Amino acid sequence: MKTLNIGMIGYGFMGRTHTNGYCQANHFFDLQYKPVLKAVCARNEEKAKAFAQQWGYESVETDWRKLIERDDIDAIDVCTPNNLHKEISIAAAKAGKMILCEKPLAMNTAEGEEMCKAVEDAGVRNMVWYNYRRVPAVTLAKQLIDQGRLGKIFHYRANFLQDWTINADVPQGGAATWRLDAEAAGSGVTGDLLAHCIDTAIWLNGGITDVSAVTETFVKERTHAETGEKKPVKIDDACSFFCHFDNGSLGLFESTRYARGHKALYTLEINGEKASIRWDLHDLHRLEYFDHSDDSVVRGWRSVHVTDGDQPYMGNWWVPGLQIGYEHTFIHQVADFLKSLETGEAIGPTFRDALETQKVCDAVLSSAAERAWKNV
Ligand code: SOE
Repeated sequence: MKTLNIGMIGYGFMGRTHTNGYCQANHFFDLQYKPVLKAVCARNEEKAKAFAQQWGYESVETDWRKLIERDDIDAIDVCTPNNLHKEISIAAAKAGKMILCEKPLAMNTAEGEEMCKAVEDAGVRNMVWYNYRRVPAVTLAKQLIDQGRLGKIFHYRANFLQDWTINADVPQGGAATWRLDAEAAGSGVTGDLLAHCIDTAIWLNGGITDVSAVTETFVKERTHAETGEKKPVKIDDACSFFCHFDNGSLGLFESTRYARGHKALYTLEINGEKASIRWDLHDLHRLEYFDHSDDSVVRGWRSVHVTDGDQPYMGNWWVPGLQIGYEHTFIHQVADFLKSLETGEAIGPTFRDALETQKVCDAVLSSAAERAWKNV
């Protein structure tokens, strides 16, 4: 068994999802490489130590530059707020490390371009954690589309709805609420949630050419969690946009953190000439499928329960009919990454793939700011 020594930077929610992926992948997938949890890095040493103990990291660093310098680290996992992705990734690439970076790739396209150049110049393997591609039902949707079962695609529709920032007392900044601080996050729902929808959309339906967007910031001022200062909120709380795809289809996307009652409702629907599909994160095993070539007397929406061994990833899990969950998407991503080390093939989404999503996000934000259609 060959080893892949991981240096994790950050220990928040995403640090846990990725680490769980490293711990589980070899239990379920037949792989030649095995991740080793070498070190976790965070400014707060006590918290880093507690995380290391809970998850089994062998050591702790408090300075990410030291972690990158270490000879016993093969891959850097960037789980920091977005404003550190660029600096860390470029330094890691220069040190010859593989990089697994949390989404979105960067604060903006210019940063993303620099990051792509750095990993490509250094020739280091790189990947971005757009995990929803690896929900078995979403991967099955990709297979059905690639087989031509939908025919010409007319419409792509996606939503990502949450409600956790409605209360004006939720602060911005700090460890738990940095996603509300533009200096740390770059943008609001566009970079955080729509980026997932855009990544999946480009993967399933091809490139996006132009966009027309509207954004809103419903709570205009929030206290900063660290300084206690009341500051204007500069992120987008909600964003909707229309777009055209390269293949001529129309896209309609909506995301908000103000949809009372919705915690993480990611849904997508694709309508083609021959068939349609739809999927909902809250029922993630189910792929709804309507095939117009079915016998008309029984034609209707089929509810495909994606748990069978010959459906994507499911042969590695339990027995047909039994389910897996959100955390498994990260296990699949780790397994695919480890497999790519064996085969030498690129594994998507690479930094370059994620740059496409970044470009769409930037076009969306500038379209909303200028109230105009924008080319991507
Ligand atoms: C935000 O609440 C968030 O955690 C995102 O940052 C994740 O990327 C998304 O998958 C779930 O929601």
